[in-house]
Amino acid sequence: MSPLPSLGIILLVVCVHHTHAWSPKYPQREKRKERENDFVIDSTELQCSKLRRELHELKQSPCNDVVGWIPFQRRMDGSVNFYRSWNEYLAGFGDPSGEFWIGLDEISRLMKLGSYELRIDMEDFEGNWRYAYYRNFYVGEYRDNFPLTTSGYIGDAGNNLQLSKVPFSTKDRDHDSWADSCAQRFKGAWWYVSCHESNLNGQYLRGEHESGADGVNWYAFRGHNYSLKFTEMKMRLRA
Ligand SMILES: [Ca+2]
Repeated sequence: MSPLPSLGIILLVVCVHHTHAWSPKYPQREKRKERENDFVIDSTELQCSKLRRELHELKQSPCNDVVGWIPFQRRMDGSVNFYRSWNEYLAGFGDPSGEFWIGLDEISRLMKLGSYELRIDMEDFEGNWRYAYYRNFYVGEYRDNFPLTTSGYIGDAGNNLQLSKVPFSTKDRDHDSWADSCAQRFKGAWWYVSCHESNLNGQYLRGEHESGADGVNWYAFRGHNYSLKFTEMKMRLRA
C-alpha cells in the first residue's frame, strides 16, 4: 500500500484538529475586542486631557485623526459669537481649528453614513476636565428640525443631554415645548425642551455669572451660573 493515503488522512486529521483548536478562540477574541473598546473610552479621556493641556495654546484638536472622532462644536476662548440665526446654525460658522459649529446640514449628512456615538469634553476655568459619552447619537432630518436622540450615557460630567426626538431651536426658530422661546431667554441655540440642563452654544461668560442659565452651561458639572472655558462635541461612527 502506498503511504500517500495515510499521509492524506494524517493531514485531514491535523486540519480538523487545527480547526477545532482555533474556532473556539473567535468568541474570546470578540470579547477581548469589546473590552478594548470599553478601555478606549477611558484611555482616550486621559490621552485627550493630557494632550489638550500640551496643545491647547496651539488651537489644535489632538483627538480627531487618532481615534476617528469628528468634532462638530468647540468653545475655547469666546472669539466667535454663537448667538446666531437658524440659517447660520444650518450652514455652520467659525473656524474648525478654534471655535466653531460645523452646521446642522453637515451633521445631518454625516448621519446618513451610519450609526454614531457622541462624546463631549469640557473644562472649567480651574482646570477641571469632565466628559459625557453617549453610545447612541442620532440627529434627524431638516423637515423635523434636526431632532436629537441620545442614550447610553457614560461619563463624569453628568447626564445632561439625554433626549428623545427633541428638535433644534434658534433665536429665530422656536421649536421648544416652552410657551416662550428658550433660545431667546437663554441666549443660545440648542435642543431645548423647556428649557435645558446644558447650553453649550450659550454666551461665553467666562466662569461664574449672575444671569441664570444663559452661559456655556453643563448643569451637573458647574451648574446654571457657571460658563465653561472649553467644550468640544464630537461624533464617531460606531464599531
Ligand atoms: Ca416655545
